[in-house]
Amino acid sequence: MSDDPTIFEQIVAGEIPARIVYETDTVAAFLDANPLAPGHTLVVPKDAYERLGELPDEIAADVWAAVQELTPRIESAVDADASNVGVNNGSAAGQEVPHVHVHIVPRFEGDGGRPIHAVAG
Ligand code: IU
Repeated sequence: MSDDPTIFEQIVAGEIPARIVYETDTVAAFLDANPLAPGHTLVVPKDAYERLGELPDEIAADVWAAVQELTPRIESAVDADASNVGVNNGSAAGQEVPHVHVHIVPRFEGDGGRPIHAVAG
């Protein structure tokens, strides 16, 4: 693995602009630059781990706690009816940025989007 900082480390460090919406010592969340829906948010560990299986247990717990806390707040902020929450874990699954990130994608009744179980269908 390269020692170069990932783009998400650079965002967390404030070196690349992003709309940060949540931050703790170990986790940050920011609005996706190319949102699939209003409020599309990415939750990341501040340190770079490429895949879910590399996350230390305590960091995984921190990331998930942030996802649980943020999901209803984001839904409320954009008046969504639901949300898809997911991880593209590895390039064959569509992971483009090699730094674990959980997508929170707000969903709206009748928006025509597909559920996660249909993404590869
Ligand atoms: P993926 O799961 O690795 O495919 O998702 C990467 C996401 O990161 C994708 O939704 C991009 O729009 C998003 N993103 C971003 O928000 N800011 C950036 O500078 C880059 C990608 I590069």
